[in-house]
Amino acid sequence: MKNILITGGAGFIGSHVVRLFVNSYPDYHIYNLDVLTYAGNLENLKDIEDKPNYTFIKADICDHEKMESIFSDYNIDGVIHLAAESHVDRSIKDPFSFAKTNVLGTLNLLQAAKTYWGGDFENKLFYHVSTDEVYGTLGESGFFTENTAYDPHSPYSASKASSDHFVRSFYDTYNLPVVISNCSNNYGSHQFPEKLIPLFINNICNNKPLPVYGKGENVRDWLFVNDHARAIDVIFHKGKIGETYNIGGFNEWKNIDLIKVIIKTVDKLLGRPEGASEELITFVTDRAGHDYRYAIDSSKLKNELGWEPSLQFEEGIEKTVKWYLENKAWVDNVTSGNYLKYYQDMYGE
Ligand code: NAD
Ligand code: TDX
Repeated sequence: MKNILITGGAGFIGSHVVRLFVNSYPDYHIYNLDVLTYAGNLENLKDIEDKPNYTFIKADICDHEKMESIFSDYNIDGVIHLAAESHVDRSIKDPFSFAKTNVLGTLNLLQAAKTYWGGDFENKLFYHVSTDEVYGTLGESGFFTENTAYDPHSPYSASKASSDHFVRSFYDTYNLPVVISNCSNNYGSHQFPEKLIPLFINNICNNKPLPVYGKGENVRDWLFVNDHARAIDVIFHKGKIGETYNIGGFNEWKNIDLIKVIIKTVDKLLGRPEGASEELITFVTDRAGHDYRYAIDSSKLKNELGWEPSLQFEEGIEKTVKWYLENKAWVDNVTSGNYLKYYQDMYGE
């Protein structure tokens, strides 16, 4: 495989995947296809934008004709599909854009791949990147495995579940070579500060309230984004066609405990007294349909493909907090909206 289309490569996880592939595989050409919504930021890829094996394509996965032409224009033989609307709170306010991008956009890409590959599937792969939220919610114990029945609750997870089903249907019906992974919550650099960890780091720095939904008792399983990118690399190259792989960190945290770790880390790095910023914690109305607990069993990925998370959480969170403190210009650009000009300046459009 030589020409790899990565969708959503200007976003949080996508930018880490693009960087990893561009740097690790000089023989591949990486096409980063992204429409640059509020979540897409080409500044995330400043360090690799001049590499000879990298091309950015501004396009919308919902544009059927465009998707068809991109496969033939660039002779695409592998897809890693990350483009999506990704924030649960936004899906509660506007479910339609989630159905459009996540479901219809994915279907467009599947159809374009099927048409262009025309039944000759040797050395072809459509890799769909999904979430553990499709499995719904857990009680106090147990884990999501690859055999857990789908039970999505938010419009976001319903749209991702639907896209997963479409991907499997193209394997079952047309033999399109697909693989799917379902990952837990990611954290790390370049994450849009609407998600819990970057939002809270930024608010602590600016002495703004930290809005904790409900009692802060919900549990999430956190994985360092570079470990997710490594898992995608392993699954892309070694995963079995038609299979699903769960990706997680075996790293569960109650929100309120995680928030205290973030506060402690930021306060330490800013030279504030330990726990000084705990006074910013503000309990607010719970998220509607808030899933209680996510926990991923990723032993299939470990046993069959040899992937394991590489970073301990304490180390990962310290690295992450340091990145946001040291990259204040990135945070300021994103919060002010200035980053949207980066594309214009780069490409003159
Ligand atoms: P993100 O919101 O940071 O990035 C999404 C990217 O997709 C953006 O660059 C955006 O411009 C692009 N995009 C959106 N609509 C598009 C369209 N119509 N056409 C082309 N590009 C479009 O998201 P993320 O957190 O990096 O998540 C990436 C993928 O991983 C998503 O599919 C998400 O469901 C999945 N995922 C995320 C997490 C997480 O913790 N963030 C965990 C598991 C799975
Ligand atoms: O202000 C907040 N206050 C708060 O208490 C925010 C933004 C979140 N929360 C809570 C809600 C969740 O229990 O923190 C937890 C994490 O919230 P998010 O960062 O919004 O992530 P989550 O809803 O768990 O979904 C994330 O992980 C799975 C990603 O956004 C998804 O794209 C991914 O699929």
